[in-house]
Amino acid sequence: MGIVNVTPDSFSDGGLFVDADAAAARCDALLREGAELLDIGGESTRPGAATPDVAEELRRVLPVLRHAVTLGVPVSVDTSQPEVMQAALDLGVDIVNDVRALQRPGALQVLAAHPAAGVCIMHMKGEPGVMQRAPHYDDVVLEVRQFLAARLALLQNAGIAAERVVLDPGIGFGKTMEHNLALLRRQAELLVLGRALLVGWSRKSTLGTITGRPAAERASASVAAALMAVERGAAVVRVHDVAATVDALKVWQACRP
Ligand code: HH2
Repeated sequence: MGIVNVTPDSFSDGGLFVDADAAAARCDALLREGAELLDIGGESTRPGAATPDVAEELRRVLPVLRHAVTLGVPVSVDTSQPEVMQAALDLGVDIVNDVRALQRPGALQVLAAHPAAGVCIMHMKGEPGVMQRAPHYDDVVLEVRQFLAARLALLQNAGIAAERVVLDPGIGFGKTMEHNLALLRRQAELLVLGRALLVGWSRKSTLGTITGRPAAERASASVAAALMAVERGAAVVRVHDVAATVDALKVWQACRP
């Protein structure tokens, strides 16, 4: 899954693709690099980020989504706003990727009314503004699993079939480095929920802490984490550095029995 951030303030590529033409060109480039789906978002969720209002988020993403749905790959919209979900699905977008797991009022209803759409629900502790202030868990993997299981059940009760749902542990969302690493080390414990896993390690700060590198120089570390996640059963990896990730996955695939 190639990332297209149509934002002025994303943590690793903020401002690069805020212009609709630049973002559309980014979509094309990621496909040439081998992306099999595109994730387009208009809100940065980096720690401390401000939330744009709905009109601004729509202004950012709609022109890019309009282009992306013509490209012949599944397109996902990275949003928590029901109005943005609705507008995107009406344009023909295939998937809603919500870091807030459809918890905003009205979000469940939008997905229930679009039975062909897929949805990714992610675990986050707190909100981006405060989530990295000393997050605490007794057992992070257990708590993430319990949250995702509860949301999955709630979605089903709201009329969203489990087959439509992908789960995401939310790397870096209200989690320390140790929490993130535990979620990778013990990723198998999330697979027992019986749903596909999507993970986003790309350029995240844990990789910066390990390597000492700034966000723009974390491609190799991101590829390593993506590869480990796939080896441990992740179905989708959300990445900025598509070409390098695709190469790594090709080598992994060639080595499989
Ligand atoms: N991470 C980010 C944004 N959306 N969605 C899912 N499902 N999983 C993730 O791990 C995830 C996500 C944050 O990364 P990025 O889009 O690069 O930065 P920003 O939120 O600053 O735009």
